[in-house]
Amino acid sequence: KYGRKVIVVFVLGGPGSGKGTQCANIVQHFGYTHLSAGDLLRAEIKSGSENGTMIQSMIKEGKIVPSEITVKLLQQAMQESGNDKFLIDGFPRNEENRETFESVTGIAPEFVLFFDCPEEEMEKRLLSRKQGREDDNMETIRKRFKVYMESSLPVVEYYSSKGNVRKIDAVKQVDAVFEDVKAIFNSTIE
Ligand code: UP5
Ligand code: MG
Repeated sequence: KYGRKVIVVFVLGGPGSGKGTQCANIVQHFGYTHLSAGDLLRAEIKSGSENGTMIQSMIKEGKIVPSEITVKLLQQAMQESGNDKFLIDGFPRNEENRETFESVTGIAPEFVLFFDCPEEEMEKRLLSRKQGREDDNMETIRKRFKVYMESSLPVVEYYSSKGNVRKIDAVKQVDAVFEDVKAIFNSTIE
């Protein structure tokens, strides 16, 4: 599918664990292109696409959008970027996501960067974010946590069983977390 060797790092962790925040730092230091699956889906809603209404109601319910849609958006963004190094943030969120991505793109991740954070800390961060996200309310947050535990953590466990997960203690302050993230990128790649 791709002419050159493409490097993909999956950035996983619960809602509010700091994936987006740390990806922005990684982009600055290591030249990756940051693709947040959630951001791509929210852009799709805004664009008024035919799937927009369905995506919007799924996000409101904390549900996982069908892989077909998300993988297509990720592939498009990868092609448009012109880069060959990607942080894929917040995806894959279930086994179906993982299998679809691997079979459609033929890409296996270099490693999984996993932000480990207690639920009470994630809840506090989400409730104080105030960026107008429709899923940052207590009712939806509970649903997001449940889906995360039931469907997304098994994906982390799958990669963990292959020795492919780099786990980060994400409860620390932003700068301290980034120090740990940097150490991983410096030691794992090139
Ligand atoms: N913050 C960050 N780091 C901090 C730190 N170390 N100490 C203190 N505060 C910290 O951070 C969240 C907040 O915490 C911010 O205010 C930040 O300043 C602060 P952020 O970096 O935004 O965390 P992140 O992990 O990115 O949280 P996010 O809410 O984006 O995670 P989600 O995984 O819930 O959201 P996402 O956008 O990935 O998905 C949203 C929904 O889209 C899903 O629920 C699902 O419905 C749908 N979706 C799919 O269906 N499929 C997909 O593949 C992806 C998404
Ligand atoms: Mg995010």
